Amino acid sequence: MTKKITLLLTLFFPFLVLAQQPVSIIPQPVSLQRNEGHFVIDGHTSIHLGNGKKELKPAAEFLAARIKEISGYDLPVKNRKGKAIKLSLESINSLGAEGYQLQVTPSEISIKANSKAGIVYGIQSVLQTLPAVRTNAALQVPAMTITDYPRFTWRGMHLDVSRHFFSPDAVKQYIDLMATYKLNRFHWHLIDDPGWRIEIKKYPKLTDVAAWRVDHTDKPWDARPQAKPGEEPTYGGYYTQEQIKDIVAYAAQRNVTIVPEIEMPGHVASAIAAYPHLSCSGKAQLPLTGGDYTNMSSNYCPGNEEVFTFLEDVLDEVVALFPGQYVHIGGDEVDKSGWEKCPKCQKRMADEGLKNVEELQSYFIKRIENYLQTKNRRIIGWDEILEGGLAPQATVMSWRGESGGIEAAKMGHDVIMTPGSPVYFDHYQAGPEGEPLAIGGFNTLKKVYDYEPIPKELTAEEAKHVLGAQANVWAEYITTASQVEYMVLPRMLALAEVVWSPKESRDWASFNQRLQPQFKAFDQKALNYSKGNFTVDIKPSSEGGKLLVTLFTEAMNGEVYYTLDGSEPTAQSIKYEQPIRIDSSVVLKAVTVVNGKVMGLKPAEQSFSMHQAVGREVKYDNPVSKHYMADGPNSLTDGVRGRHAVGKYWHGFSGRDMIATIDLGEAKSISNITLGCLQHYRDWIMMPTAVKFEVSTDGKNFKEVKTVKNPISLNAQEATMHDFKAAFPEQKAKYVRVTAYHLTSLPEGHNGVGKPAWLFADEIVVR
Ligand code: TNX
Repeated sequence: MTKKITLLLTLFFPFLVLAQQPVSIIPQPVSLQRNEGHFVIDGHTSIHLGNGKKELKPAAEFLAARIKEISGYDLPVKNRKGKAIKLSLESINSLGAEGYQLQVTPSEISIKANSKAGIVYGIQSVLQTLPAVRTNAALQVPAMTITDYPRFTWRGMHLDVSRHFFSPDAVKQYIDLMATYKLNRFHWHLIDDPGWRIEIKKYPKLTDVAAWRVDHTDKPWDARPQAKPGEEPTYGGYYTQEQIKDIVAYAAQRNVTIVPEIEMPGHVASAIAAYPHLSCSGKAQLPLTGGDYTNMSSNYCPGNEEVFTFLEDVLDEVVALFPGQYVHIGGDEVDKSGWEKCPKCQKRMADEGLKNVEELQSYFIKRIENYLQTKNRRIIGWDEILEGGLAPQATVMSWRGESGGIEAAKMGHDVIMTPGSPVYFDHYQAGPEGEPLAIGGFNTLKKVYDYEPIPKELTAEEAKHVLGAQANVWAEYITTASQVEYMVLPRMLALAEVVWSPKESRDWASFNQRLQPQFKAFDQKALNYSKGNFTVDIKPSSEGGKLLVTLFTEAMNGEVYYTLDGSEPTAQSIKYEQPIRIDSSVVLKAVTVVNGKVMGLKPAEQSFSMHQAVGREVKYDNPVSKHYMADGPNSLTDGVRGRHAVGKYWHGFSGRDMIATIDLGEAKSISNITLGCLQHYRDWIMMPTAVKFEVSTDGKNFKEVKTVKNPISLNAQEATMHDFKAAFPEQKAKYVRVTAYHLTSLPEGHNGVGKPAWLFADEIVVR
């Protein structure tokens, strides 16, 4: 149709435009062209199989079952006359292993691909254009032409079923959701301290004992639940091998490969509760609880040959169940101090010439890698497996940020990016007011959507080792399948687009639009999902003595309204148009407004306290940790005071003194300097032992005005904030220097005893 005619038709027959509504598919296909008309699936439609009949049968069955579910039509899989959905294996180079071509015309739907996987993805794209639940309406598939293939081969979702157990049906539903959005690796975290979840025939106690605990939550960082005397361990569950086979087949039909995680050598209090001889102490354990494992052995003993026999037996059964190439062997967060005291471990180290316990862990992992290689399997481990020497063929999952992944890729190892920020889906996605209690963090939908799995630090060659990305769903705070849904919906869809769609086609507004029909589908299927993050992001930035504040809402069609007098903002308050200049002490409150309605439960709020150093540049002798940058390099002079939470607000210094020098821009009369600090015992963050305050007129010669000792007890375990203050006779100074001496050795009774503490500061107030 010529442009002119289209325009005329559009003017006079607007319903034609409606009929041509854009097609909403997530993840966005590489290329999609909407054509005129529809293909209607009805009782006369059949499924034709072209090349690869046998291989495509499960795909055809999958399609037929879905159509039956939503319409009642039983589409026959045979080449009868009439309207058809044609599936055919071809050899089309440009599509790669998982791509597909989809052509929908009013008379036919044709899906071509190099593999069954591509055919299944073509089917998923078709299904996304149809109703999600049973309907009597006509099943209209819009006429269109799609060519599509993924950007990354690893498009993963993880689920922790140890901290809380989720039923086989819940797991299947999770896999089904993944498959809908073309995610293809299900990382099944089957083992952790609070429960062993896979039946191993040779070791029945793993499921008789290790799968059950006394009924407690599992919040190791908030609570220390202990079993009451005599309490029976009855909470938990496990998957039988039959159930696992069924789930593996279910996943395979949807092109999802399951990667079982058989955690080792730490996080295995469960295994040791069942078989105490596998630990260094060999002592019987308490019944399993949720939460605290500090008084139990939760590591295998690498000095004990029986441990390797046990693990090889376990792995034999594991590889028989899971046909995928990879087995994840964990490797994270091992407290190796017990190995230092264990004679068997010490002997192993001497025999093998291992210099330290990191090398002992590396020995452990390499041995397991060797064993799995004899079974034609490859290992994946969390980034800690880099410490003490990486196993030769290992793939690394980078979770503590991206640095482990970068390091491994530079060494020529494959990596999968799963950085805590932004792809830990156990973290908050909104609020936190009004949200279900979560472990912490703040990974909003937009943060996930904006994630780029290839770090800038890698060359094009090194970047080839980045297989893709994955979101992790740890279940300490997630107790039900419905809560799992809530944590992954809709963030899983954002991840899907990150790992599938071309980087250039990522478009936040378009994604939000395409999300709306998905939300409708979630509603129809009664899935529990997050309706959005309406919390306004308040970002101060200071430069050249000026403090500016940027406000941002990620809500679709959201506008921001704010007040500066502490009152509750409404849709009649000041509308945010551009960064706000702050030059006095104020309380800023801001809300997201969509279609004239204030969204969210509570306004975002930030107080700013003005003083003489606000907006001034701070120089540090020892660098601030890149993990704790608060709002950026000048956070100590941004007028923002910290709160009890560790994540935001605070500048962190790891095992070093903080030596901060502020240039006030010109000589000013001052008589007060304050440094705000945080103690957070459990996170190894302690008050400085003392703080020295100095002033100078030339930036070279400094004069001490006061040194203040720390008054806070080293054993204060509650999060505590304290201001170290110096008041002195008024004097002129252009420079202020504050030295906070870090605690060099954590106190007796602390689990990091003897090691240096972190030091956290929020502001240097100069008056
Ligand atoms: C760290 S991520 C862990 C898990 C916890 C998670 C909580 C990783 C490899 N280890 O054991 O569940 O943090 O977010």
